[in-house]
Amino acid sequence: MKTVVMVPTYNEVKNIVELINELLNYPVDIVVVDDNSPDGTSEKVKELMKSHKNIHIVLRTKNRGRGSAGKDGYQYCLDHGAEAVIEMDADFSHDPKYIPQLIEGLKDADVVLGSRMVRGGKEIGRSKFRQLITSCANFYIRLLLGLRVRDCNSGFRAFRRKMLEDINVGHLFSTGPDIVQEVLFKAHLKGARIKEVPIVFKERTKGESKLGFKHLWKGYVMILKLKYLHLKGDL
Ligand SMILES: Nc1nc2c(ncn2[C@@H]2O[C@H](COP(=O)(O)OP(=O)(O)O)[C@@H](O)[C@H]2O)c(=O)[nH]1
Ligand SMILES: [Mg+2]
Repeated sequence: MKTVVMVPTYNEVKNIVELINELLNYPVDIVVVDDNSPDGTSEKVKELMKSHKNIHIVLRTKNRGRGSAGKDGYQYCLDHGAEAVIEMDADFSHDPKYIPQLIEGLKDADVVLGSRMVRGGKEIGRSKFRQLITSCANFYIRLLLGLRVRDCNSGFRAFRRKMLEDINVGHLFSTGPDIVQEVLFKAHLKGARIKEVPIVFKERTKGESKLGFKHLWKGYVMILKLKYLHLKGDL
């Protein structure tokens, strides 16, 4: 099964080389979706591409945002024959060692989430406050969108190709990190079999988070929008 790991990046020069070197231990292709990071992330990727045919880059110079980068990344994976797509962050919060379990999970699921909220999963290195925010967001999302998933905010996940085709990635509209929930909800509406496998999520130690309160607030509004569009019959 051709598997492509898609990694959105913005200013991840301190992580990207080490991450790619770890990903090279797995039978996957790698596509980095970089928004022309001023720190030179893409140059590092291009250097590695010279010696590895399975490393690719989508270099975006016009748009910026975690959501639109994800959308372009999914599209790249589909256009290049991926049968499975894994999405993960570049900052080692998502440990590549879980990749085999995500792929294995796809045998009897359409979406496999790396989950902090199931037995054996947890989050380390994040403040109690940030953990509380994650839990509240989860509660709100599950309640409003009727998802039975425990970790609705996980950006470490695997999809069968058919699932990404079914949700029509070309129509994704989130520009920011709320793409995580948009995709999950759309997959749920398409009847996806969603499975969660435990992961230990570690807060980054290198580089800086790009996501702040503005994104959190927008995320809450996005959930309302998704609910509204669904009630209206547009989703
Ligand atoms: N291409 C792209 N990637 C982004 C953008 N913002 C964040 N990312 C990437 O998305 C992943 C998660 O972002 P991060 O800042 O770690 O968010 P946090 O884990 O919620 O604090 C990382 O790999 C980032 O480099 C963006 O605007 N464009
Ligand atoms: Mg992070």
